[in-house]
Amino acid sequence: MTDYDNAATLLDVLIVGAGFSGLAMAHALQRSGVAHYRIVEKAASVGGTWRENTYPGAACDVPSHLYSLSFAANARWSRFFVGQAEILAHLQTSWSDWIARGLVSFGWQLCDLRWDAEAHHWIARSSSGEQLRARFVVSALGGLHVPNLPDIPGREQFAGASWHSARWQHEQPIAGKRIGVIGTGTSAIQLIPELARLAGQLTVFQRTPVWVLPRPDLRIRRWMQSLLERAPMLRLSLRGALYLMLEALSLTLLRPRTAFWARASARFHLWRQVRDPALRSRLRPDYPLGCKRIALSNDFYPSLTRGNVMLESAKIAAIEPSGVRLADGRLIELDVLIHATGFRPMDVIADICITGSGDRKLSAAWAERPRSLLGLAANGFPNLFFLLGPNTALGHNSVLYMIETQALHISRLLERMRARGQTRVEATAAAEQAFIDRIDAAFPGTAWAGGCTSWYVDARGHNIALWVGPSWRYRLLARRPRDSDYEFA
Ligand code: N01
Repeated sequence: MTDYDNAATLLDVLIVGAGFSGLAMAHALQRSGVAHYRIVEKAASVGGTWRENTYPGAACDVPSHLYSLSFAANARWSRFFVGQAEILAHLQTSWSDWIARGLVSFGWQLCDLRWDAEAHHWIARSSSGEQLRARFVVSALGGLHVPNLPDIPGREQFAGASWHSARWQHEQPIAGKRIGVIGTGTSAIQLIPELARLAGQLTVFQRTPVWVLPRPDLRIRRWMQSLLERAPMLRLSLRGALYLMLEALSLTLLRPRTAFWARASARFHLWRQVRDPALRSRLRPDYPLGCKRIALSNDFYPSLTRGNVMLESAKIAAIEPSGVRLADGRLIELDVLIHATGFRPMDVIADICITGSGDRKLSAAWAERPRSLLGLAANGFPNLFFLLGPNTALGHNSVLYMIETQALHISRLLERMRARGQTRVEATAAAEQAFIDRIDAAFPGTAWAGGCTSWYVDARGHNIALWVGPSWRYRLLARRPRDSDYEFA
């Protein structure tokens, strides 16, 4: 038994979540000499979003050689864009190469976090009542795993089988069934071609069409994998080239008028794959490309042209026991109904009771909009950090780059504090406001502000999720913490 198994022991750092971000944070802490940390994870294994999203067709739409942690490169990706199972297998087989297994507590679900202002540490309580104390806490909860179930009347009354895309019920038979999918976001786009192959009849309920670009996917042959393994510089160059290519996309999202080439490519893709003009016109988005996440797919459009697939774009009026009632009065009878309706990013934090200094609740502090410094730290919540917090998600590149930048920032800040004997750090209100002002000033005129609905923007029109700009600019800003952004004690 190690000393941190003792509930009374004070940890240096408690990391909540063992997905990509929690594991990257642990690696950064180890590199900076912090050994007395612990990761708590609600599930029984690592993997975060890639453990939870197991729907058929789930895959990453960032090229795999870029969508990996810089210190855990994998030369053996089998494709340019690998599927969920391969990403999860990579994470589950490699994480213990850089973190001691004993430092992760599985089945530990955080439900309450309280700042002890006298002692300068946090008290964390799990759903089973177990308690841990830590000088610093890093929330590595991820943003996209609380399902957004649609508020359609009668949803509970459906008599068939029904579930959300991120809670796939693999034991439920779907072959030959009458299946309905609500939503045409990036999860649905990956799922629909798989269901089309299996279903007796598939009905896709589309509220808003999505921009779809071709998916430049290729199998990476074994000899290429061996070459990439033996030539790390080649692998690095490939990673660098992919990064620059996706950064170029950010320029077009920041200035939508320059996105004409991407719009033309998407329109040509639709024209080439869907020959029926009536179907094509229903699939044509009327908002700026990039406003919602752009989907990459070679088989979504062809799947909609199959004989057993129907695209319904009439408004849904209600869900009834036998199927979906449309506003024009028609009833689509179904055996299975899938909600591919996205996530509630803010509920991830709201579900945990976080009480900072002066009994301030994070859910109240963020009720109007989430406020933070660099998406990393919040005024009123000392010694607490967020990975992929507000305004640090990306619409154009790998979020792992943002995660690694944030892990670097936190580990450097803790190193600095250790050297100075400081025990408390808090983002200043002025620094927090400056970050929000920066985001708000850059947002208008971008593709993301193009007037569509998306999880990036809340009901009041605030961009609560995205970093607005090239990701390298975030790195320049965040890689070294500025003393003036924080108050220390
Ligand atoms: O969710 P979404 P998602 N009635 O919110 C519709 C990441 N991701 O799970 O557009 C009818 O994008 C909604 O319609 P509308 C990625 O960051 C990454 O697909 O609001 N329809 C929309 O069509 C992405 O952004 C990968 O009009 C309703 C859909 O449901 C994020 O996950 C792969 C409705 C929701 O789309 C979320 O994607 C997949 C209602 N009441 C996902 N409510 C990678 O490859 C909602 N909809 C890395």
